[in-house]
Amino acid sequence: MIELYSSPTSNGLKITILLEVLGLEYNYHSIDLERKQNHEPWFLELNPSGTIPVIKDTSKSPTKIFSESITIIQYLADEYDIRRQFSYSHNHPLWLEQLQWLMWHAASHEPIQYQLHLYKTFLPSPKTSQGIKDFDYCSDMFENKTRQLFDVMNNRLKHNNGWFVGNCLNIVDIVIFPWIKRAYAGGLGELDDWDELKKWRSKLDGIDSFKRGQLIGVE
Ligand SMILES: N[C@@H](CCC(=O)N[C@@H](CS)C(=O)NCC(=O)O)C(=O)O
Repeated sequence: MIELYSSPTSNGLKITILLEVLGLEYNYHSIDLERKQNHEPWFLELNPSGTIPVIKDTSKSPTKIFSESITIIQYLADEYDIRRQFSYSHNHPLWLEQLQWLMWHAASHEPIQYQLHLYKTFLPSPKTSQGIKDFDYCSDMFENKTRQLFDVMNNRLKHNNGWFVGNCLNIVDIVIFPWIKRAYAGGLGELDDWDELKKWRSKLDGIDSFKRGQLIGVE
């Protein structure tokens, strides 16, 4: 059985959406980040970084336990997307392109958009005038950088028939979607400057398995 330790954040939703898209059975273990359950010793044994999502696949011998959303996505695709409906196999001509977009998301996109969310929504306001100046500088910088990343995605969708890789739903769409869905936390939720990204977001939002995946763990 697949045991998923997670929370309905952008990184957590990538996994519940893929599990629902693949129609897999799994047990969901809700991790309360506000109560810092992810820093409790039992959780740190599963993932010393103290971050969700974490997966434990007890159907394998030995049991597989690991973290990092993109690793989990690639694992689930390799093990359970048997007919390769939503992913390309390692010997497919589009595999490298798929890997490139997964890495682009993990290394270039997500860390920058996350910083924007921190500045626009989650960090406390600074108290001094120098603090406010520095804060605004960083907030503007991360907004500009995130806007550039949204341009990249918008262009890709425009020139690739509304998909990131190939011509149908792929694990790349699944990992990027929760971040675009939560773009409101960075003040960019309307997507007014990115028509293709907006169309893509509503297209995916209309898929039943995406709807189910987004509700898992939400109280
Ligand atoms: N690179 C990691 C990032 C995971 C991550 O930052 N998860 C956040 C929730 S979206 C988390 O667990 N935050 C709690 C903490 O850092 O204390 C991944 O893709 O899985």
